[in-house]
Amino acid sequence: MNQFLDIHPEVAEAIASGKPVVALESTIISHGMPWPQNAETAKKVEQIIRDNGAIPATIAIIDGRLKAGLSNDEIDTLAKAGLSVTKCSRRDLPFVVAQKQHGATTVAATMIIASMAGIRVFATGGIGGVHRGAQQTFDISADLQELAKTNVAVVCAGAKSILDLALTREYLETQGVPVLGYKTDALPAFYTRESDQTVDYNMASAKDIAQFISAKWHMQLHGGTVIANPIPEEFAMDKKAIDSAINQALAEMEEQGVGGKESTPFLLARVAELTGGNSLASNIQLVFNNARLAAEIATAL
Ligand code: PSU
Ligand code: MN
Repeated sequence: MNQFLDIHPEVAEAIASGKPVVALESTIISHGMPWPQNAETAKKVEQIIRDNGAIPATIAIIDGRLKAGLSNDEIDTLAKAGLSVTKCSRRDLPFVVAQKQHGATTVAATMIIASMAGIRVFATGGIGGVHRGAQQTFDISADLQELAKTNVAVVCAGAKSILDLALTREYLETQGVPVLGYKTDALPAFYTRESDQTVDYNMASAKDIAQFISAKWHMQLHGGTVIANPIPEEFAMDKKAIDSAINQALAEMEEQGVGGKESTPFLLARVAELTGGNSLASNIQLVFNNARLAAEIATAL
């Protein structure tokens, strides 16, 4: 076991006895949603995973310790501290650990810690990707490189169209990362069930997805799998309203010169503000929906 890692006893027991476990990220808590909805959502997601027969393991860094499984108090700490918690992707982990700080893990860092702990399925809202204008800025989320090499399957609602979805698809294809659609041919775009992009394979059930992942790993084809699960119809948002909020947020980002690791949190927060409470409600519901599917896949695996 890694000397920097603490696995919550309940999670350790589940892993040792072969019970299904689902990892959850923490950037969505500190940077993705406002207090107190972030803490409420994080705890409810854990409950949904339990209700669907798996054990939740929310992943973060607390006082420099990598954690697979948080207490409710630890969730509240990250949720209240919000943007003041360091957003940790792969390159940030050594600093936060060495300095004994708290850290909120992105998809990439969550995959790394899940993999250290022996957890193979992870549920989140949206993954990072290739940003619009990346031809000039080179802004490509480290999530995509992690998906290329770390053996964790990620259930998400696709990616937000703050990103260039076509370039994100191309990048994943180059890196050999399969993109599976759960009962869909279209790549979902987070708030909407469809985008102008397709998935690689339309999968009819959690069992089919588990067989796919199992075949991949047994052939030692390292890396993750993206499982794109469309937002439930009743919570999907109007594409025009979302597109206009995203375009405005992108223009403001350029005006204000926001870049680097601040880009994604800036865009997420602005889109949420511009679309009002509706987008937060949709965001929460799609995470619940992904937690249910992830628990089913973990159980089938
Ligand atoms: N997209 C969302 N919600 C999020 C994120 C992305 O719709 O909360 C977060 C995730 O933690 C993701 C990270 O891993 O942003 C990507 O950040 P960056 O683009 O800086 O790699
Ligand atoms: Mn970036």
